[in-house]
Amino acid sequence: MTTYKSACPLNCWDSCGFEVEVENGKVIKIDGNKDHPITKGKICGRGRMLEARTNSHDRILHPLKKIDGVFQKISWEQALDEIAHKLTIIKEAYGTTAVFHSHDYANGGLLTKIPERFFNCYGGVTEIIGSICWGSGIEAQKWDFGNAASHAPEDIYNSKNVIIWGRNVSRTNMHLYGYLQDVKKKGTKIIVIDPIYNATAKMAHSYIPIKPGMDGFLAIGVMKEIIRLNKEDKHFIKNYTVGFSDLEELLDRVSIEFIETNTNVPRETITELAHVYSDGPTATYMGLGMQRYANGGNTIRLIDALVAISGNVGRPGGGANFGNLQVGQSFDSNALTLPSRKTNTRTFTMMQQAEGILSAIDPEIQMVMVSCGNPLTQVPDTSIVQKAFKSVQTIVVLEQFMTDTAKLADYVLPSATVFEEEDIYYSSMYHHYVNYGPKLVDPPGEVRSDVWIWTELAKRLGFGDDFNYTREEFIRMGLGELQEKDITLEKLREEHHLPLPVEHVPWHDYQFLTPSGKYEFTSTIGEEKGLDGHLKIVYPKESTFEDAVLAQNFPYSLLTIHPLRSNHSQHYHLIDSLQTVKVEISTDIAEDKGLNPNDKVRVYNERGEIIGKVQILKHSAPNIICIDEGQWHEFGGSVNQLTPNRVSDNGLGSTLYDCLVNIEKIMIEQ
Ligand SMILES: Nc1nc2c(c(=O)[nH]1)N[C@H]1C(S)=C(S)[C@@H](COP(=O)(O)OP(=O)(O)OC[C@H]3O[C@@H](n4cnc5c(=O)[nH]c(N)nc54)[C@H](O)[C@@H]3O)O[C@H]1N2
Ligand SMILES: Nc1nc2c(c(=O)[nH]1)N[C@H]1C(S)=C(S)[C@@H](COP(=O)(O)OP(=O)(O)OC[C@H]3O[C@@H](n4cnc5c(=O)[nH]c(N)nc54)[C@H](O)[C@@H]3O)O[C@H]1N2
Ligand code: SF4
Ligand SMILES: [Mo]
Repeated sequence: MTTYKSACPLNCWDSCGFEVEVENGKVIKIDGNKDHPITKGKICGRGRMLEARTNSHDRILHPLKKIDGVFQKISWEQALDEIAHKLTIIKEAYGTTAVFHSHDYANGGLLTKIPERFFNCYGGVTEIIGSICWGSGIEAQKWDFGNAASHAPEDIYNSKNVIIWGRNVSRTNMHLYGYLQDVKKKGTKIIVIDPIYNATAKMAHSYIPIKPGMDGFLAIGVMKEIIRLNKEDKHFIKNYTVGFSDLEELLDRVSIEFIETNTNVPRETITELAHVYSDGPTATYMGLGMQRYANGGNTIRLIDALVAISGNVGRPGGGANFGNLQVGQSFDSNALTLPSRKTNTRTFTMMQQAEGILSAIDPEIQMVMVSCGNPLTQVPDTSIVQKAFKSVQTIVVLEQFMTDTAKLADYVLPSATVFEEEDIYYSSMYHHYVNYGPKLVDPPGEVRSDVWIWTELAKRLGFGDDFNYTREEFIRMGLGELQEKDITLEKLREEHHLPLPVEHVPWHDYQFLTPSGKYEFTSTIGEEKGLDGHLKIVYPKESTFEDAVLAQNFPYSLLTIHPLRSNHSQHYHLIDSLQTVKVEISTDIAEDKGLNPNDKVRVYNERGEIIGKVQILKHSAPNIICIDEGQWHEFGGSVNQLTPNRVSDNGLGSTLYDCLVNIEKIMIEQ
């Protein structure tokens, strides 16, 4: 048995360092790498279970083709020849944008950029813009600061107060949770703002059960109080910002009474938050939950504005921490993806890819290729997604398992896991270390790496020269100028992780990347895009404010948060106890509807329904129903049967949690 250092590939805040035990050519155990400066030997069950994912008997081991509705094994030659032939015909008859590439970010490896290279060299296909995950918040921070950049994890030791605003830290970002436990012992005050009382709320000094989608109003209230108390950072506002008078006007238009009534947060708490923000340094760690609303971009902008006026921007121990794009921006994406080779282009938003497919003309979509994604489970409004995918002539899915999406495919190409190929891994969400993942075992059966698959297709399509590189050469290409800073593949192989050259306290020099070079309360980028760059008063779409009739028929907010033990849809099939739908409800709903734990219920709205078993949320905002995302069809189905596919206010995010439902008990017949 030999132990190797490796890395977690899962789409997660934490990007952990691994130690992997290998025996007789098989991965047998995964543990944390104690030497990793941030993740320090601790990993979660999802990481550990990559062993089970790798060794599972359910792995797809051969190329498959659906013939008369049934999957049959075919050779790689046949699969690649047929797919390449179809791509050639489509290009000639309809143009390259008749192909749609559907993907997400299920793997944090650098070489997951290779499909983009493939599609650019092919001529440019219909591609996805925006992000179901964090799109609204990232765009919001680009408007405000010019980029989305977080403080380095260790900077939390400089914070006097930490606000965890809509991030389910103990579940989704376990190493931040570790830091919270540590700074709490040193006297740092921790406040959690979340509709649901989670394990992080339990360890915090105070918990604020906010009404879903109303965080922007809370930020407005806190800003009003800071100004009333004359505690705003006048020097920062005067010298380094634009649009403050627009913000002041907006604050005047909303009363504290309105905020109290509609956020579920009492005035004293709003005033206390004003003191906490102005008596910093106060770090704000925003999660992605609260920006998955129709007003999500504006919400993040209002929280950014609160961080800014309270003097917590560019200050050690402060920060408006959301994503950390600086990490991914360190790499040379263009060298890997060759954007200049693209001669045609068309885009669908991530959220409305299904509508895109259904409504595309000139050309209609002839083929969908899916990699690193499971849209049938993960993309909102499942019935439309299903209809769209079923309407397409040819679907090709690169997968490890027979997911709900793979089941709809015409060709399924078996794809390697993290331990079966060399790559380097990073996450642009939290810390700034890039981790090395060696090839540790051979892939089983006829499984091949995604890069091999794209390369073989490229050769058949006449642009093999663009793929005439080894994995090592591709990794070096992506490292680009980092190599001049001594971040080389050799060094990564030796050290297993290296820090990327990013700002640890972003904006400390107050040189913002916005068009004005200042922090922008009123955004030029927004205006340049033809949108209103002002901060606004906007509500969730599915709310009493926007649709009173809908809110009467469907009175409960459905939150569809990330599961504890699965990374999205990736672990449900491996853990028996996850294979039911759990419907968590707030105590007021339990009382109103006479529901008890384990009652069978139907949760429904105009888009769909899901059946599951009741659990009671001990403490939360009222009118909350929570169902974890990621469930497979065979185990009760994806909660996205209920979620809307509207795009968020700034056009690039999802509105997954901006979703009203009703609930009823299912009487079990005798
Ligand atoms: N265990 C586990 N960890 C994961 C993942 C996973 O699937 N499983 N996925 C990873 C990925 S891809 C991502 S994007 C991250 C996401 O990480 P998080 O942002 O932590 O997780 P989410 O589940 O998206 O939702 C976050 C929180 O938002 C709260 N919330 C919902 N609506 C509102 C609101 O209106 N206001 C406020 N204040 N809070 C609200 C929810 O109650 C929840 O606690 O997690 C990563 N880590
Ligand atoms: N209702 C609701 N829906 C959500 C969310 C929510 O909070 N609520 N969260 C959203 C968020 S934040 C995200 S990030 C998305 C995630 O959505 P997805 O990324 O689509 O979901 P996953 O289940 O992580 O992974 C998709 C598939 O990629 C495959 N895969 C893994 N590694 C590789 C690889 O190297 N190559 C190939 N070819 N395939 C691979 C896995 O086997 C898996 O089946 O879901 C979104 N959907
Ligand atoms: S899923 Fe996240 S927390 Fe778990 S091991 Fe992987 S990177 Fe670490
Ligand atoms: Mo995500």
